[in-house]
Amino acid sequence: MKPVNSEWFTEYCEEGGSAFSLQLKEKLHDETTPYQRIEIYATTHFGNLMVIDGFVMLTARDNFLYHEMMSHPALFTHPQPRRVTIIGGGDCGTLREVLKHPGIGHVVQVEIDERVTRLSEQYFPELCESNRDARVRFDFGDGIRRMKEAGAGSVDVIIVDSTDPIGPAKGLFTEDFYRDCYHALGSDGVLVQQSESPLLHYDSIIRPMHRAMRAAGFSDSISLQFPQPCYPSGWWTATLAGKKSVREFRSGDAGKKPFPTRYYNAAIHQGALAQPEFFLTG
Ligand code: AG3
Repeated sequence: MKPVNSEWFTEYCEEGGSAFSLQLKEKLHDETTPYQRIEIYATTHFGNLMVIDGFVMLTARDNFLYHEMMSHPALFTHPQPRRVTIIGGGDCGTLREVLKHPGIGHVVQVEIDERVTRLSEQYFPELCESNRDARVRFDFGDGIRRMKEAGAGSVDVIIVDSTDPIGPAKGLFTEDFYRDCYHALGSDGVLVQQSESPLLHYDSIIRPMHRAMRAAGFSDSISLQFPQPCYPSGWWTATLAGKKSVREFRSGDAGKKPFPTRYYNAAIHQGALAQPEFFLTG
């Protein structure tokens, strides 16, 4: 396709009065599916970029931060995770991290838009390198409905790797959805959800999310923070909810994890559990 030299992609963040831009080499793909518009660009410094409905989903350069923090803390919090469900996550970056854990027996990925996965296979092959793992089942469907139908205690860890709480993802940020997740989880069950920026969305999303998770029955919840340069404000969170405490984790196992990561390790996990003062005082 035609090069777009010296052109930039910009995501505007209305609630932050801010924007994030990446310099582009060329547009690789632009498609409107029944669910959303998906654009793929080659950038000058961040590798390939996926954008959905104008919002940055991931770049090749910095997605490891998000994907590692969406997976390993939850998996090292559960005492023995074997059955994992990913809601969303169509680019398969979270899936790749989950499959690094040798104890995992079965992962179901419920992504509403199959095109996200197909385009990721094409433009982010490194994220899809484990897609043929025999432990994976791809279910291109509605995660909200799947959780409503899930058997009691049938899952150990649920990972909600969604877009912002708008459009079809809105229902993933509700007490009803968390109640269905609670029912689907076993007695040591852990839920983790991407939960936006502590700077921009603490009052509007993070705090209400904790309230909804507790109201749905979870006895504990905590937001872990990490840097994510390509998302609004550059500072992001993953919120864990557990039937038991999510403040302790298998730090010994994390310390001798049998697989490579680029960001996550036991000390990063411990550090991410430290709470900024405004999380504590509300
Ligand atoms: N996660 C997207 C998180 C939300 C990004 N928000 C934004 N850019 N305004 C899904 C992609 C990673 N698997």
